[in-house]
Amino acid sequence: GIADTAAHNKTLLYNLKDTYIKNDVLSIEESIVNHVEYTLARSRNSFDNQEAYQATALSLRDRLIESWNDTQQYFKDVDAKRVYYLSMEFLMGRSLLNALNNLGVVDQYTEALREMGYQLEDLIQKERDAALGNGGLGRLAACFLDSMATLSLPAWGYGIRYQYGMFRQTIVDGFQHEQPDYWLNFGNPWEIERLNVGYPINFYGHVSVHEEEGRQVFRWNPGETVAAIAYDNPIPGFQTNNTINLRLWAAKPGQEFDLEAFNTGDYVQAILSRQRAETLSSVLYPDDRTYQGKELRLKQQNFFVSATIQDVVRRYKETHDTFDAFPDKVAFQLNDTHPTIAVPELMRVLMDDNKMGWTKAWEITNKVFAFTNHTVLPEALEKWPVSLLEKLLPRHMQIIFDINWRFLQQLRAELGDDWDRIGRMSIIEDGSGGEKYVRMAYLAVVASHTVNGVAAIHSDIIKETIFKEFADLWPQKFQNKTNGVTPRRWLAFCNAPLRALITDTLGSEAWINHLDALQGLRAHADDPEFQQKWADVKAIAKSKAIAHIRDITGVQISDHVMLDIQVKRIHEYKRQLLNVFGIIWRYDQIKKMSPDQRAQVVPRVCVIGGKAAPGYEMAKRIIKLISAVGNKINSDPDVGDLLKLVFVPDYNVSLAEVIIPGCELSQHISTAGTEASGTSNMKFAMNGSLIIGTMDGANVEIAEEIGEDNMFIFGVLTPEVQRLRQERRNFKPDSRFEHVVGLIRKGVFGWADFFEPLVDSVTSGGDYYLLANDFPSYIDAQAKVDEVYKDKARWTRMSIMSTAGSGKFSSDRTIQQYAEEIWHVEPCQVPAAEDEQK
Ligand code: B1H
Ligand code: IMP
Repeated sequence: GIADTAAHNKTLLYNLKDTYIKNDVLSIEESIVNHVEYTLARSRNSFDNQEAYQATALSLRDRLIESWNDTQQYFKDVDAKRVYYLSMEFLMGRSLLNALNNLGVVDQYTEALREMGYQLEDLIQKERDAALGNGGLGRLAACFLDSMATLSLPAWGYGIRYQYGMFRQTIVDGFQHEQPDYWLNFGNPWEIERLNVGYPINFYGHVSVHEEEGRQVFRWNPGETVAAIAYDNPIPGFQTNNTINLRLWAAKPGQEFDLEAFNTGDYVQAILSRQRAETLSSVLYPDDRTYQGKELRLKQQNFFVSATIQDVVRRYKETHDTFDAFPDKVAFQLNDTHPTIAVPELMRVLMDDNKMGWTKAWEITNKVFAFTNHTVLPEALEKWPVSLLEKLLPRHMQIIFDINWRFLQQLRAELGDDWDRIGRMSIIEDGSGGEKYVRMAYLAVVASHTVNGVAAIHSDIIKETIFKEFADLWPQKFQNKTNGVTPRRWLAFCNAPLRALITDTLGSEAWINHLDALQGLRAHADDPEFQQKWADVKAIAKSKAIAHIRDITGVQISDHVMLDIQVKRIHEYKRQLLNVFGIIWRYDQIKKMSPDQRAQVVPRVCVIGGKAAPGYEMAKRIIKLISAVGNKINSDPDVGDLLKLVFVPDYNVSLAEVIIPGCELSQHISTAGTEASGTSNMKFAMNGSLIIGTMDGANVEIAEEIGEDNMFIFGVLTPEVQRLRQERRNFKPDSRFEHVVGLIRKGVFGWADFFEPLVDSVTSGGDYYLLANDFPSYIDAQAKVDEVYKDKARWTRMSIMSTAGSGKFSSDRTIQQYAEEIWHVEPCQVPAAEDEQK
């Protein structure tokens, strides 16, 4: 019957993969050569590594598109509830190795390329990082996509296709310089341009009201319209046929609606002003955790959010006549407050465009949004001036006022006339200077059914601090979802020798999708033979990392010293300065030692890397200090191999993939209560690096999993921080701390005047991040590190235990919890061809 025919057609569809594109070595060669000739228009007999990379990527893209089409078709057929992950940032890094691995064609491609005279490793280096994010928050979004695809969830990511990603950092005379990252220079073989998928995005103008069938109807007459065009980026899962989508929006001039401008005579000027629309999506804001309040940023937020809401509503309406089932088919996750304008936008679409009443629209809105908070630092919390919102998005501002009004009514009903409290909880802040602000985090909390922090300690802190009164009112709204990272990119693909050893030891590769299985390594932690294998595998990764660091910095580093790394955005709360102070202390100690004493020193190289926000003075001074101290130490003949300090420029995802596997000791030393989670700590632990760290963010849970005695934990605890800050004025720092400060002030590393604000910030009653308080315990923890390192068996055991205990930190676990406890979505796996034939 009809059903049989439909089923048969589907079988054909899902089977296209096998009929169309074959994955044997010969077919792959043919596909690469075809792209060289017909896409790149180069001769098949001569193409360089860059062209070989492009053709290889394009041939993989063909394969991704097949799987992508099957997946989207299947989601549509079963009308699955979908989750949409809304984020201003997706820090994807490179795609080639990831796509090869996830499609399961590494060996065939390696062989095909070899036969044609190319090395896969060389081609991998030709790809530019897609650096559409600042750091942890953007990389988390990328890891989440990988896990959502791998778990076969019906999920999509939505964001912005910035033409300029995170700036490239160069260091000149120890100072950071920012170079533009025009990453699309050589084209982007991974994306699919969808010129037919576009939406108008409105700004400015005014709102008019009229009566229609007895109800008030609001109409927004925009003053500016730009178009959003879709670029799709296939995200393949690992060991599933599913390939999900990351849809990024690019701004183009709007429809030819504004003919007026053309009729005034200045044709060329009219074209040029239209063209300015494209600047909307041109650049990623590189300010990590300081809210700047720039109009263009708000425009970017509304741009991608409005396009997304229109796209999702359009998709929903294709299969539904009413909005009744909307909450059963759609879940939105807000990655921090950056996409929160989605709340009034959805309300506007439901009420103004679809004639829905407030109550029903609000009920739907509340059922579809969930919100993740990533920071408690006050300077990062978004607060848009009401005047700016009124100008740029007048209808949205009205809706926000209405949301707030109804919310405050509800508060009054529940709390009585506690006006102080009601004022504190208001979405609108009545600033003392007469300016009013919209507190985006409060709007997100009020509109969402669920709010989560990103590590257990952080989720507790937000309930006690920034959202305390909301948590008291709606305790059931608040959840924790401890972050994770994808074990594919961050272990299996970037550390092949360790992957092989783990697989060999555990008996199969099942651990890659079920990372808890790493616990099985514990049984081998004391076995000297296994320890030897482990140490050998770590040594391979370490010499690769050191060779790379040598290449990019020119500093001569021995392969036989401890590799100590701190890589993350430069920020006072992350306390790179504490690391440097520790290094200066160590240097000074070595200088004072006799030759006999020096023979006892554990040699180490300290690597620091990370970008400072371009306007963040203090962070830029920290970079200069690292370079100055490095110069002094690295050229001191008294020190030699005993200590080196190098700053690695332009830390990014690809560099991380080289250095993390080789790391022996990694530093995660933020002041307790300031780092919401941290995610590199998880990557280091997975790769068998030991951690020196504070009881902050996810470190707390890492300690729970791998055991405190397998880490080097130091520093004050979160509940003490508040009091210690108040007592700073009477605090007498340890003499060792004073000594280090003195050396910098004296000009031992030069630039004494330039470093003065840095040193001042941690002395004389300042020291907001409590460096002086934690310095002694940090030095003690470092001494312990040296002691343990001398005992190779003990160190190796701790390294094994680190990897063994890191299973919890797979983003698969995180996403599983989001799916079950927040989104209520289920796996929706495209049937394999074989299944269909049964
Ligand atoms: C994190 C940010 C962030 N928290 C504002 N907040 C930005 C805030 O461009 N902006 O305006 C960009 C980024 N990023 C980080 O998120 C936390 O500090 C980490 O601790 C956490 O691991 C990461 C992922 O949850
Ligand atoms: P959307 O959900 O309509 O935006 O679809 C996203 C993409 O999935 C489209 O661009 C199509 O390529 C694909 N897709 C969705 N539904 C179908 C279908 O019924 N047949 C084929 N492709 C589909």
